[in-house]
Amino acid sequence: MKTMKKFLVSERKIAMILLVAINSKYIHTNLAVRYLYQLCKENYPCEYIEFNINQPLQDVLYEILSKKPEYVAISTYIWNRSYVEKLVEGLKKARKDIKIILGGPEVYFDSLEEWKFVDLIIRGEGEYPFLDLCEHIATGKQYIQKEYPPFDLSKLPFAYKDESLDTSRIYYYESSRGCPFKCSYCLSSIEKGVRFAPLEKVFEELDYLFKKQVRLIKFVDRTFNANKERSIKIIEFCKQKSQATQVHFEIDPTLLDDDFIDAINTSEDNLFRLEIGLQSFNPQTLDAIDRFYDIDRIDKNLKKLMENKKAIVHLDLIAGLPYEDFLSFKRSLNKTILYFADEVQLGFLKMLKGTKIREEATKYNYEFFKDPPYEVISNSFISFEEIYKLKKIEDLIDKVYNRQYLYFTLRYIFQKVSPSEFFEKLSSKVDSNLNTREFVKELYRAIKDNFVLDKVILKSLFRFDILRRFPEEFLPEELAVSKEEKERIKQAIYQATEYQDIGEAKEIIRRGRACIFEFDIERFIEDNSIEKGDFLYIFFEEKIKKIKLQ
Ligand code: B12
Ligand code: SF4
Repeated sequence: MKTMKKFLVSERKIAMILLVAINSKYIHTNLAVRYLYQLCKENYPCEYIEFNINQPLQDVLYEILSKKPEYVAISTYIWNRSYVEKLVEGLKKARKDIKIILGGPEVYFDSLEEWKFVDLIIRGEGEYPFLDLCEHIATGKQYIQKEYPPFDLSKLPFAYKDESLDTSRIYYYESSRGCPFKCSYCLSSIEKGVRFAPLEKVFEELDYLFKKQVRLIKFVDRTFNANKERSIKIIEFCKQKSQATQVHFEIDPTLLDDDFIDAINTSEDNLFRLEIGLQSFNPQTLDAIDRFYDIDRIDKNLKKLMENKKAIVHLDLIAGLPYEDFLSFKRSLNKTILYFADEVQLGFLKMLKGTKIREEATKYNYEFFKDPPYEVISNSFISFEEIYKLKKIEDLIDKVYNRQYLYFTLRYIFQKVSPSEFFEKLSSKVDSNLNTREFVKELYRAIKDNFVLDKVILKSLFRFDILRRFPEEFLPEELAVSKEEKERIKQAIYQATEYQDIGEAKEIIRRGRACIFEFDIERFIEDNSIEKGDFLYIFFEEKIKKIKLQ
């Protein structure tokens, strides 16, 4: 494959190299250009500049050109490929003498024939080749990419050194490279082995970010818990040192064990975010994608993780995998939803260049979009119509389940109706583009009219869920708090011994939300038992107070 096109180096010894990152949104940051910049800046005139795909192309083009670079080296990913294609055309047409270099996972398997305006593609890990390229540029020699050894992570510079940090952005952090597994749809499966950065280096750099109080550090380690002891040491360090920073890890569910779970479950609430790729619960599918799994172990681990849960847990499934038809996917979805994690994400397979699954496309009759993100359209097991239905279900899961509007109501409903049946039926009955207030009202009517549920329990749990989160006006008309109920609530609050004085009671009546239920909601949530009576619940400043009325 051709990776070099008359790549002549500058006659001048000092040529300005501009590294360019184009993120998927402003809040994201690019680690690769920072590493390359930090490695080269001492010896070569090098700068980096960061944009995102939502910025107008001509502004980006102008800004790059105004730096007067002789070499522009762009970090290319699935989310920016289409943007980069236009950008390189603009750059070359505006300044014919500019040399354009591409690197990054989206061009690992590309040849220069596919990139008319590009002079050089650097494939694979970038540190050694980029250093070598800079040296060639500085000495006026012709550069040809060769085989380099894997980069020693103890020599990896700290990406965010000397940078003024915007605490609202996501700071990616890499403490290891490579993955022990080989899932056929994933680009990380092509790297060999796992390398780790020394723990002292990791601690020092994390400490720096913690002191800067960035909002979120997201580890890009492919499988953070690949080495349990090491990962627990990092967790303990974060527990000790983080003041205002949340830390995100991607972990493997089969490798989880009691020690890891205990380390996580003895942390402050929400200090950690765990992203766990389940992908499917169908053994035939998991075998076909070369995924390492032990379903019983995953089940046991997830249940344990959810007891006394401290971290925010995000579970991923992928639709469009081999042997996963519509019904089988719904079974995977049902099982996943019933762990009651904070978020469930239903992703759609991307046929990434260089992956085994893309090579197997004919075997499974895959149809997919030829442009990024190369999303699956259909295969031998699932039709596009079914994929489309899953997209509608995905949208509702995101709006209803992940936002936790109906936290307790859903727990009740899922005892009677399977999650996939519930979301599938609702997806054709409610318009998820409505504003939240109208959406929750429509949701109530659709649930009431389409499922066989106890009307009193549904009504009570729905009221409870809505009043926990929203003002009273969000209740559907048939669940509104009536005038008489309001009067009873007022009297009950005035008489309640819980409130110290009339001022406090008045304040609660004025600013709080309250409702009388026909049974004890908390008790029902705890053990499904119905204790009849009049129970007043008051929702005030994030707290919930219960008063049993006589
Ligand atoms: C952070 C991240 C994101 C962020 C975006 C971040 C941003 N900056 O905007 C978010 C969460 C939005 C995201 C989304 C997606 N992502 Co993503 N993501 C990553 C992740 C976890 C980290 C990337 C990273 O910084 N790595 C660390 C750096 C140091 O490594 P690197 O990127 O490989 O860079 C090295 C080389 O590539 C090279 N290099 C890179 N740039 C350059 C530039 C030059 C000039 C040179 C010489 C070398 C060079 O040198 C670097 C150092 O060795 C990777 C997985 C991973 N751990 O790498 C996936 C990954 C990049 N994502 C991937 C995918 C598939 C997606 C999604 C499609 C997933 C989905 N939803 O289905 C979406 C795309 C969304 C869209 N809009 O299309 C694939 C990408 C494949 C590709 N062809 O680009 C990856 C590799 C995951 C995987 N294992 O398959 N992602
Ligand atoms: S475990 Fe994750 S990172 Fe590793 S190969 Fe599988 S999907 Fe990719």
